[in-house]
This record gives sequence, C-alpha cells and structure tokens, in this order.
Amino acid sequence: MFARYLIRRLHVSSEFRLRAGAQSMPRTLGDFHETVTTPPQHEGNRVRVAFIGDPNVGKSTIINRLVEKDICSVSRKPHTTRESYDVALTTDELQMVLVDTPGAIHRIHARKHRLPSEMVAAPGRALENDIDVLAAVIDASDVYRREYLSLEMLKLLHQHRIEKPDGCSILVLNKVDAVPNKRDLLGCIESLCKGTVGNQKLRKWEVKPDISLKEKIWQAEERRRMKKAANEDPIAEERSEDLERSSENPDEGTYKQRYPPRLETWTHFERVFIVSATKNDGMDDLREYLSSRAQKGIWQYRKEFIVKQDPTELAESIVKSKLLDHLDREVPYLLVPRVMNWFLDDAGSLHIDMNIRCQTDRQVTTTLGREGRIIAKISDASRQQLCNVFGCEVVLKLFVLNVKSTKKPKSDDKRVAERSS
Ligand SMILES: Nc1nc2c(ncn2[C@@H]2O[C@H](COP(=O)(O)OP(=O)(O)OP(=O)(O)O)[C@@H](O)[C@H]2O)c(=O)[nH]1
Ligand SMILES: [Mg+2]
Repeated sequence: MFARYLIRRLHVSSEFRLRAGAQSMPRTLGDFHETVTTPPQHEGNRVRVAFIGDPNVGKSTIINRLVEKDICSVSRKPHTTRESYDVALTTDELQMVLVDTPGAIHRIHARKHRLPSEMVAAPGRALENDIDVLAAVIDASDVYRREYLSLEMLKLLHQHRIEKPDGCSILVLNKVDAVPNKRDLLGCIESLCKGTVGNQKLRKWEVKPDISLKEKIWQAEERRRMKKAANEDPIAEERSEDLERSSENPDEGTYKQRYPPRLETWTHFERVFIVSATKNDGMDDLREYLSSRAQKGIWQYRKEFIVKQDPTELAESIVKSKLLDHLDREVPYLLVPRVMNWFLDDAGSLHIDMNIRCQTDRQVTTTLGREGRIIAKISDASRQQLCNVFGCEVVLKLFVLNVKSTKKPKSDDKRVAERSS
C-alpha cells in the first residue's frame, strides 16, 4: 500500500521536474488577470485559427497536441467543450492562437438534450474575432457522418468567408487510426470537397460498386460497438436504434437510405490534413502549415499567456471532463463542479476544494460509487491533469452534495472524496 503511494508520488514529482522549465498556467486569479489584461508590446508573426466540427470529433484533442499540453478538456462523451476560448502557442517569433469551440449543433438538438443556447451560438461568435484559418474537423472513423458537412458547419464556413475574405479554410480528417480501410478516406475527401482543394480539381476517384465482405464484417462490428456506446452517448443511442430498426425491417430501408448523406460540400478548402490526434500523427504538418499562414502584426497576448480561462474555470472544466469519462448516460451532464476554495501555500502547492453539485440523492450515490470508488477515480484522474496543467503539486478535495436536499446540512452530510498528492 505504502509502496503504491510512494510510486504515485514519485511519478507526479518527476512530471513536475520535466515541466519545470516550460510555461505553466498562472496559479492565482491575480496572476491570470495580469497575463490577460496587460497589453502585449511585441510585434512578430501571428495567426488565429478556429477549430469547428460536430461534437466529439476531436477538436480539443487536436489543440492539445498542437500546443503539446493537456489544456483543453477532452472526454469520450459529446459536448465536453461548452464555450469557445483561446489557447496560445508562442515561440520567439510566432504567436499561434488556437480557438477551441463547442460542437456545431442545431438549436433543436440543443433543446432536446437540454444544452444551453449559448453553446449553439458559440462557434459563430468565435468567428467574429478575426480568424485567419478556419479548420473544419471531421471524424473519419464515423461512417455515417464523414462524407458530408452538416448544415451548421456549412453556415460557419460561409460566415468565415464573408467576415474574413482574405482568410482560408482547411479540412482536417481526424481519428484516422480508427479507420480500418484507409482507401475509404479518398472517397470521403472527394465528397466533402467535391473534388476541389486549393482551387484545383482533384483526380476523379473511383467509387466502389459494392461493399466488400471486409466492410460488411466491419459494419457488423460497428453496430455492436454503437450498441455498447448507446448506453453512454445520447447521439449514438439515436443512431444505433435506427441502425437496429433498419436491419430488422428491410422495408424501412437502410440507415443510409433513411438518412441519405446530404450533398453538402465545400469547394473552398485550401488544404486537407489527415491526422490522428491521439497517436500524434500528422500534427507536425498541420502545425507547420498553420505557422506558414502567420502574418506580421502585434501579438494578441503576452508571451506567458496559455489559455483564456481563469484557473478556477479551467479546474472546473477538467473535473467535469473526468465526470463525463467515468459516469454513464446523462448523469455527468447534470452535475456542476464549483470551486469553493483556492489556495496556494508557501511551498507552492495548490489546494483546491470543489463541490460537485447534484440535484438528487440518486445522483450523489451514482457519483460516489460503491464505497466511494468512482469518485476516487475521478479525483485521481482530475488531480493528475491539474498537476500537469498547473505544473505544481495539487491537493484536491471533492465534495459531492445534493443542493436540493431539504435536510439541514451537517458536516457529515457532505460526502467527501479526498485525494492529495
Ligand atoms: N481513436 C481516436 N480517438 C480520438 C482522436 N482524437 C480524439 N479522439 C477521442 O475522441 C473523443 C472526443 O475528443 P474531444 O477532443 O473531446 O472532441 P471534441 O470535438 O472537442 O468534442 P466536444 O468538445 O464534445 O465537441 C475523446 O475520447 C478522444 O480521446 C484520434 O485521433 N483517434
Ligand atoms: Mg472539445
């Protein structure tokens, strides 16, 4: 037991040493405001890039890989990013500001899943702020959506073209590690760009006449995978139900017949990138291209700036992403982490007390898990990421409580999960 504790402690400490020389997040609100409010004097090369795409396509993961820090919150569930914010990658000569945005969704979808309306407007609002390059991210492993651009995406691409005529847009096909047959990607690009990239016609690719046996096997696997995912993801649930119905009742047609890929294409993409953010494949090319789009100008942020989220908001979004990763179905969407206490001690360790606000006792028990096992995992994973982001030791206390409880709050009413390094 003690050995395991020691190993964990050593592991965390070695991470600090590795990152000691690197830029780290401001650890207090005062430091953060100073970085954001003091105007930069530096003139150099600068570029602003916004990442847009359907929910869960990997926008935040791509930004994390580009800046080589786990700043943006990522989870396996959709709607992890709730608002747009800037993340900067600054070197001596260049400042690249990357804008993470929530998944582009229709307001009806937002209403159905009780998502705030600001989330629908956020990607459009991000484009109002002088975006040089608009990166449209597609999940190449999603066979149902990888061949067309949603209407929301097209609206954003049009908006960008109007607001920044001298800007450009690029297509980023992500998650290629999860595409069994890489040849399929050619067909995807063909239909997404209508065969035109950088004002040049691409070679006409052949469309395969029939589905091969391999593809059929893969589709069966995909169906099984989606059924499993349906327990966690409301979008997957809808899709898997449709898939199930279409295979049972041939009269209803296949999924693709019922929801034919709409021919929504964009012929103004300047470049296409095929990447895998988790495997870090193709990210150097993408970073290099984005750097090449930089132009001379006054930097938007100071050199020390990393992310336009105050430290408490950042900590809350990290814990929220771990709740999404560890809890099933809609429960984690309903939970609200709130920082109650934030304190940097003389030894440089950060002490964070956070409430996880639930609406019912059932949510409290689900979040805690049997003998507090789930909350312990959430707490460990959150603390680990907080240590990396803030570059210091973090003592995190999570309090899971029902805010609607009529019982008088007593100290032992608060169920506590505490993990500290
Ligand atoms: N296999 C694979 N998974 C990936 C890749 N990139 C991201 N993911 C996974 O996709 C899931 C969603 O990633 P996010 O970065 O949160 O996606 P997002 O587009 O920011 O999602 P929202 O903020 O919810 O719109 C996570 O589980 C990632 O680990 C990739 O290249 N390959
Ligand atoms: Mg995101």
